[in-house]
Amino acid sequence: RSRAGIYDWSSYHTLDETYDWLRSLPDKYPDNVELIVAGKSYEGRDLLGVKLSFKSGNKAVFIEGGIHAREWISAATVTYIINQFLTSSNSQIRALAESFDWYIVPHVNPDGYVYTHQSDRVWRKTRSKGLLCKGADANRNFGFHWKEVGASSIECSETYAGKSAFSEVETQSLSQFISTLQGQIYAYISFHSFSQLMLFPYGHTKEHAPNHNDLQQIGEVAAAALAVRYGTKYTVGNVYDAIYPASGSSVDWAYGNQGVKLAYTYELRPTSNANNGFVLPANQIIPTGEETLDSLVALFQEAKKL
Ligand code: ING
Ligand code: ZN
Repeated sequence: RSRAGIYDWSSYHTLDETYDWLRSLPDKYPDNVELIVAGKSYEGRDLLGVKLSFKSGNKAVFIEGGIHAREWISAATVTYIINQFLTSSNSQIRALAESFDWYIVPHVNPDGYVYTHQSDRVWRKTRSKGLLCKGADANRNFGFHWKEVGASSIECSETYAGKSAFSEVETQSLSQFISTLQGQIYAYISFHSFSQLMLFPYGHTKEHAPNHNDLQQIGEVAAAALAVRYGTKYTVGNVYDAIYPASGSSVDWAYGNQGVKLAYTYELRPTSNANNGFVLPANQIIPTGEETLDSLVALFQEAKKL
């Protein structure tokens, strides 16, 4: 719970709490934070985010959270990163924060997130109207090899790809926003849970992406850095091999359609579904944030070398 205007990482927050916190940031950090609206949701909510910028001339990194409603640790980790970039005095974190313009959207599926608080904790999809069931899987709805594999035509499926590519207003408007940054985006990072994996394109084919070896190498360095603090082990690989075939994801679209050469999906804690993997205890938000930020520092240092 956040009380008396205190927003912290000891608990999960409602959408309203997080949006209020985001809206408070430009006043506190007027030189470094701008609010962005990266799109709209079916129920009319903003895809609210921030642009963090510490100097001019930097390339951009886009960070997306909450595309799947029930993966609460995703958005919590993304807001943790925003806060660290604004407040940390650690030299490596400061160097990373100040090396890029960060476009960060913690909840790209806000309707679904609200629904997980109010009705169904394990809802995954958007909340658009269907004939039998609501919603599509936003991470199968992007227009890159849409619905080719690992995506369902059945409306009630958890991986329903939607009526057509970008049928969901969330993916339509978000992709449009991202397109306006064409050429500026150095990296695209998407946060999911769970399984402790670092995934990169492609998901639609077992064929390796052009820079597969670099993505694997950078991923391994990032995963090694992630393990240092708490011993949390991640496996690194292309989506198709390391998790399952899946087409129409945001990272494949960013990579394949927008030319973003560095595109990763983190599948955050925990490893297994023993106690419902989507319900990660709140006392793990900060450790997850810490180790994830350790890995991002290493990821961007390694990417610079190659
Ligand atoms: N996993 C991801 C999913 O959308 C994924 C795996 C990542 C697929 C990147 C495609 C691209 O199914 C979870 N847990 O949602
Ligand atoms: Zn997910």
